[in-house]
Amino acid sequence: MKMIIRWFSGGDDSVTLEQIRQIPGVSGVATMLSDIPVGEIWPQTRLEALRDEIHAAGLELEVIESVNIHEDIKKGLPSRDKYIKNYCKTIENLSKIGVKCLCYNFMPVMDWARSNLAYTLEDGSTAMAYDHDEILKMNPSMIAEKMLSDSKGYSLPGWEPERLKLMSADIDFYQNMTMEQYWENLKYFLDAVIPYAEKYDIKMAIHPDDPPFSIYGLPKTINNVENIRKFLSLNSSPYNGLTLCAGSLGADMNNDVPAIVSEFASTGRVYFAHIRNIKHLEEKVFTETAHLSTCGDLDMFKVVKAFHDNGFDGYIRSDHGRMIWGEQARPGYGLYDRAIGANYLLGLWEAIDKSSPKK
Ligand code: DNO
Repeated sequence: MKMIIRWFSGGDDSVTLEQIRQIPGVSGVATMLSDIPVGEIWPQTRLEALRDEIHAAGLELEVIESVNIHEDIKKGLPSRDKYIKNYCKTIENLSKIGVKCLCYNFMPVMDWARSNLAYTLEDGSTAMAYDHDEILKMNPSMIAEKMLSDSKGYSLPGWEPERLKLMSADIDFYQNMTMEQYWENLKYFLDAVIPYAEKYDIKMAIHPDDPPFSIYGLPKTINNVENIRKFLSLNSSPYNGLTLCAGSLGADMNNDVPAIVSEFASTGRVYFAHIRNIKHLEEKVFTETAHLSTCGDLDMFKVVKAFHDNGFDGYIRSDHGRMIWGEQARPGYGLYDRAIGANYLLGLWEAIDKSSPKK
């Protein structure tokens, strides 16, 4: 297991590589080139410069989060082949800089969504929060405007301005698509890309839908145990695997997160773990919290033990943190709470490992 931290390259992060280097037990970062328009090839020279910058800081770059998928692929349009070809070329380029794991998602139109990026918790810290009714009260462009205006000037991953312009039209488009068709589009993508992932030895790790239930009638695929089983069976290559995000799946109160972790970690097809806690106020209404079990609904001991006891040997990152101690940073991605979270998770891992060593 390797503990890593998400870091935004190109001067787009308040957190420095030097700071990340000083978090005990953290070996590397997950990052991306966020200025390359979705669908285009990530240039080799840019990737080499990125790798050199990260290595110079004493950190590894083995995980990319994310190479986003062009909407035409999700829509199944004829132009998808061009974008899939570019995706495969990006995989080849990533392999040349030593990347081992590629986190991506197949969520239509928008990546993750929250109704509030700075909800005040009891202790005075702020965290991201979700209220389904609030979301439904806003139209898509209002959500986009709110997300961007609340993000303190930082870009939000998955909320790229060029994507947002098309949001309403894209939502309309999906109203006429069946779930079966959406799954077929996902399979088409996998069948085209996974052979390249195999050839270039990069594990593809899909991220769950966040939230794991539908907004505006949009299709959801990676949101519960049955659908994750279905996803893995679409293409049985070991290069077709998962980013298992405890907070995203935990947002559906019917999901038993430790059981989901156990089932899929034991298949050896979980390559990346995002671990954070959330607290439900009611169904489909939750706040993100500190990582500690006592702060939220998820029992982190059980979650980490499920990874450990099922032979998980991939990358873990502490996921979204709260804003604490006056930090000004991209919502969810400050330094302090993620550093605390990473060390809490490392502590759990060490305790579990030393008390029940793998045979
Ligand atoms: C949000 C992140 C997501 C994630 C993508 C993966 O904070 O968890 O944006 O990186 O869904 O493609």
